[in-house]
Amino acid sequence: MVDSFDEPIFVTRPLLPDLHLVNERMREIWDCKWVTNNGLQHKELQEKLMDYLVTDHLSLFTNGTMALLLGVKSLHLTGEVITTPFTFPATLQALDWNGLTPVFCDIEPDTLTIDVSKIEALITEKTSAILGVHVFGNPCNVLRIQEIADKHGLKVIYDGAHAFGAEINGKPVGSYGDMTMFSFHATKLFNTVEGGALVFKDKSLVAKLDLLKNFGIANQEEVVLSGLNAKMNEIQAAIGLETLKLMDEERKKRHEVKKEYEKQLANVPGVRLLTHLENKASSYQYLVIEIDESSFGQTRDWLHECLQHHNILTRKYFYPLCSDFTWYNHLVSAHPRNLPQAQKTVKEVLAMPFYGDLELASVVRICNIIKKYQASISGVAL
Ligand code: T4K
Repeated sequence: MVDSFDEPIFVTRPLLPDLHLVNERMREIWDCKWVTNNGLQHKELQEKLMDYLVTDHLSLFTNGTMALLLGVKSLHLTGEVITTPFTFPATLQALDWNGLTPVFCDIEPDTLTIDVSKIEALITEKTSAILGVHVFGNPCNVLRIQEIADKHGLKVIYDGAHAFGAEINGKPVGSYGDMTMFSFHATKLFNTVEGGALVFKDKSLVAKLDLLKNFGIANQEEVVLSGLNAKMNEIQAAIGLETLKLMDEERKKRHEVKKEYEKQLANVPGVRLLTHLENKASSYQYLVIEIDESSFGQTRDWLHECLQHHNILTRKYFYPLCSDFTWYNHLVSAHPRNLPQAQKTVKEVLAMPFYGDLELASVVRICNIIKKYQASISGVAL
């Protein structure tokens, strides 16, 4: 089959601000010779993000993983945390590095988020929290999760790495639960190259997180706890400040790209789009399809391989399931029979190329290639 792209079409491309504007900020940083440790760019970004995300408490970090790891630490969790196996390894690693045991809960078939109907059966006297992931920007069932947490006295943390700027029930995504982490990695809608943030309810955590991300140093005379170095630097913050200005435009462009995918893939047997949300409800972070082998005629892995030959570099996020990692697969909750939906989803989901600068004509070409493959399997001539 012909019609390959000359250049690779990646799953995403970083949103990069005008280099002249970044250079102006670099000049400010160079002039004052303050390059990290809570400088002016950091302070400005913190304020602007508090406005953008509509929150009273926000702490910046060097990346999303460190934000989640130290956020979990700040809540003094113990024992077991109920979470999802269908996520990026960092979600689980934040628990590991706090000495916490994950208890894997299956996921819902439509949103791919933690299945709230299965959480309560997993609660034991050791459970201290529920860690949900708004995977691909699909929101968890936050209201039910809060009800369960209130009933059992549990903390609620969200990995919102994919949910920047989204709303749930008309309220900012970070307003739910005790704490939400956002990732500002280069592959994210809003990025600071590497970076991340926590938003949270409890005001006392501001000072605690400042200590945790700065070696526990309270002042030049006192080190009051065992922290780490997880500070966002001035160059990251400066890039973030310029990138933040591009959000509205980027979201509009991604909206158009998403519409084109929806139009093109609407009637392809066995292909279902899993990113349903739009406008303020959507983070426009990923565009994910599900391949149903019985009606498509071939597996997700087969399509993934075919698309690679056309220089279309789709990704099998989040394969393998975290519960299958060698250091978890002995856990009862990690057993495949306890996670039937996650085991199914992880074989069916494919992240498609999705970013604002992806031309609509390229989306049409990508979808035509998928349609041609599907037709060739089912023996239909296109
Ligand atoms: N929780 C969840 C649910 C997450 O998804 C993540 C991160 C985290 C927590 C942790 O947050 P951070 O600590 O990362 O802030 C990427 C990202 O590195 C990772 O941030 C992200 N999730 C994950 C879903 O995607 P990889 O291994 O897929 O990245 P990579 O290098 O293969 O990049 C993907 C594609 O992006 C490339 O094929 C091309 C394009 N790309 C990438 C980079 C880095 C570019 O065009 N330019 C670039 O500079 O993990």
